[in-house]
Amino acid sequence: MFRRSSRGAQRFDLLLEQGETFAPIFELSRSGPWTEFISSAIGKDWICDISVIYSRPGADDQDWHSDGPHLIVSSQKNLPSSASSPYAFCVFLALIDLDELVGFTQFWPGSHREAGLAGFGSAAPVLGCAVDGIVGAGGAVVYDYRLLHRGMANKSQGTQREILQFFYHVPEYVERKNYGCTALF
Ligand SMILES: O=C(O)CCC(=O)C(=O)O
Repeated sequence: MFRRSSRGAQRFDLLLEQGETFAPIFELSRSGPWTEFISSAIGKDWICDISVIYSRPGADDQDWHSDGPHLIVSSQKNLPSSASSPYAFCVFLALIDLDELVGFTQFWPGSHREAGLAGFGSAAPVLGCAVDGIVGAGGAVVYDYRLLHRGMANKSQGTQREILQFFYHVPEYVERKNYGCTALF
């Protein structure tokens, strides 16, 4: 039912499988208010993988990273070559209120346009470019899959931080890195 992978100390990613149990969540992936934007950016044939990212108390600040590489997928081959041609987006939907205590995700807006920024994410807070994705329960953040970001520490005593991740991508893109390979159950 689930595939789980570790995203660092006390931070995990549970991939949901389609079926009755999660039907309302998969329905949300088709009807959520962000879907019009997603379709306009990567086309209507997208595929959506859904997972829950949860960070337990003790999860520390992640390193800055992007979820996916800079590449040109075949459906974009006829488009003018541009580093900003998107092939995938993530929507993080907060399942609890995010704040300084339970943590949040920090983003470097615009960093998806420049492959050369890989490895330089820690410059973002120094340059004043980092944006805190602090939203209340039910709030969502949408970002390009190549955007530099990092999950922040969960400093609470006993609150698990959960976000739903909707990962929309063009059919040609297959995610090989971010999910585990073995089912938990
Ligand atoms: O925990 C978060 O807020 C984000 C996690 C994340 O970006 C990741 O695991 O790639």
